[in-house]
Amino acid sequence: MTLRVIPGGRGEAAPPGLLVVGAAEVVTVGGGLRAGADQNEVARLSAADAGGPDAASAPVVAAWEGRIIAVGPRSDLEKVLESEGYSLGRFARLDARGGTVTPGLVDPHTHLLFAGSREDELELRQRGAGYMEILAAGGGILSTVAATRAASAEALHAHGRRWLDEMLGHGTTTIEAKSGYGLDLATELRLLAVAHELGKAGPIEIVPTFLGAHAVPPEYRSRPDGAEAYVRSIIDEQLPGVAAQGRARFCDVFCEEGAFTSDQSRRILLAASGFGLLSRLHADELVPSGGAELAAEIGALSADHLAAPSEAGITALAEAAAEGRAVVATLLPATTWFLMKNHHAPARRFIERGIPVAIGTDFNPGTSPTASMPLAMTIACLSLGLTPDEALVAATINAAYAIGLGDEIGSLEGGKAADFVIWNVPTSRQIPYWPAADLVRTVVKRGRVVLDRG
Ligand code: IZC
Ligand code: ZN
Repeated sequence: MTLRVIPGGRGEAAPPGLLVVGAAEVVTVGGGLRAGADQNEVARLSAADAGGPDAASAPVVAAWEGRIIAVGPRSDLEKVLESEGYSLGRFARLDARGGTVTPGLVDPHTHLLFAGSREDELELRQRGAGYMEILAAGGGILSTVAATRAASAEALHAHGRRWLDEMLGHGTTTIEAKSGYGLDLATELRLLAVAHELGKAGPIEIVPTFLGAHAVPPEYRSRPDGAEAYVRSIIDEQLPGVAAQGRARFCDVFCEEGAFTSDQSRRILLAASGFGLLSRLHADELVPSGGAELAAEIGALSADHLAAPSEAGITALAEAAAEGRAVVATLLPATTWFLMKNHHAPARRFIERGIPVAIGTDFNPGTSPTASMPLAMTIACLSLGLTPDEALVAATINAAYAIGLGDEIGSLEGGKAADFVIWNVPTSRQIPYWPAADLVRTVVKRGRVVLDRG
C-alpha cells in the first residue's frame, strides 16, 4: 500500500486535524471515474490484514482543515505526518470502534423540494393505472406543481431541512436537487433559491438543477400547440431568468414519450448551455424515447433512469465512453421498485460496455419517496445485479462525477474534501446487505463531525 501525504501543516493556527482510528476497514474508492471491470475496485484497507483495528498497521484516515491529507497504516502515517511538519497533538481522534469508513454518499438525482404528497397514486397504480396515464389526467407531477406553487419559501425550506436530515442520517453528504415543480419562472426561481440556501447552510452540500421541462403545465395544456408554446417559454423566459439568478448549475429535461420529445429536449439543453448551464436528462425512464442517444450527442454529464434505452442508445453511450467523453448512466432502482415495474435498467450491459454507472435515490413524492442511498444500493444489488462494491462505487465516486464534482468529493484521497461516514458494520459489503437498518454511526463533512449517534 502506498502512503501519500499532502505536504503542509507547519505553523498553521487552528482548526485542528482529525485522525480516524480503530476502523475495521477503510474503503477509499480512490482512482477516478470507474467503468467496466474497474467499477468493482474500491480500494479496501482492512484491519484484519493488519492484526486488528487497534494494531499499529491498522488503516487510519487523516484530515486537515477539512481536506483528506492521507489514508494508510497508523504507524507509518503518524511518522510521515510528523516529518511533514504536522503536530500530532493538533489532531482530534475519532474512534471508529471496529466500524467501516467510506466516502460520504453522493446522491446525484433528487427532487428535494416540493409540497404535498401523493400516496393516493400508490393505490391508483395498484388498481392498474399507469404513471403517465395519471399525469395525462392532470395528476402526478401536476398535483405536486399545484401544491408547490401555493407553498411559501419558508414552507419549502422547512420541508427541505426535514428531508436533508433524513439523507444525512443515511450517510449522504452531497446531493443534486432539481426544481421542476413550479413550471413558471417565479416558482422555479423560488425552488432554486431555497435549494441554494439549504446547501449554503449545510451540512449537506447541494448542486441545484433547473428542471423547467418536467411537464407541460396546466395553463398550456388547453392550447392546441401547448407543448411547443411551453418549450418556447422555457427558452425565451425561464432560462434567461434562471441564468440571471445564478443558482442553477445544470439544466435537466424529462425526455420521455408523454413529456418532452428528444427534439424539444435538445433545443432546451442547447439553449441552456448557451447560458452556461451543463446538461443532464431524464432519459428513457419508461419507454425508449431517444434520451440516451441525445445525451451522448450533446455531451450531457449524466443520463438518468435508462430503464428502457434502445439498442442504439446503449451503443451511443458505449461509443461516447470509449472516446473519452463518457456520459454517466445514473440509475435509479428505487423508482422502478416503487413503480412496481419488472423491467430494470440493463446495468450489467452498461458495465460490460464500459459505461460508468452511478446510482441515486430519485427522491420525489410520486415515484420514489425514499431519501435513503443505502436502500437504493440494496435495490441496485437485488434488481440491477450490481455487486456490493460496484454499488458503493456507483453511490460515491461515479455519482460525484455525474454531478461534476469528481475532483472534489466521492473518494478518500489526498486533497479531496474530508467527507466520510463511519458505519456500524465491519465491512462496506454489509451496507446493502442490511436493508432499511440505520447503519450510520458518524458523519464527517469537510472535516467536521456533523452527526454522531455515539
Ligand atoms: O413527481 O413524478 N419521473 N419525474 C419524472 C418524476 C418521475 C417525479 C414525479
Ligand atoms: Zn427524476
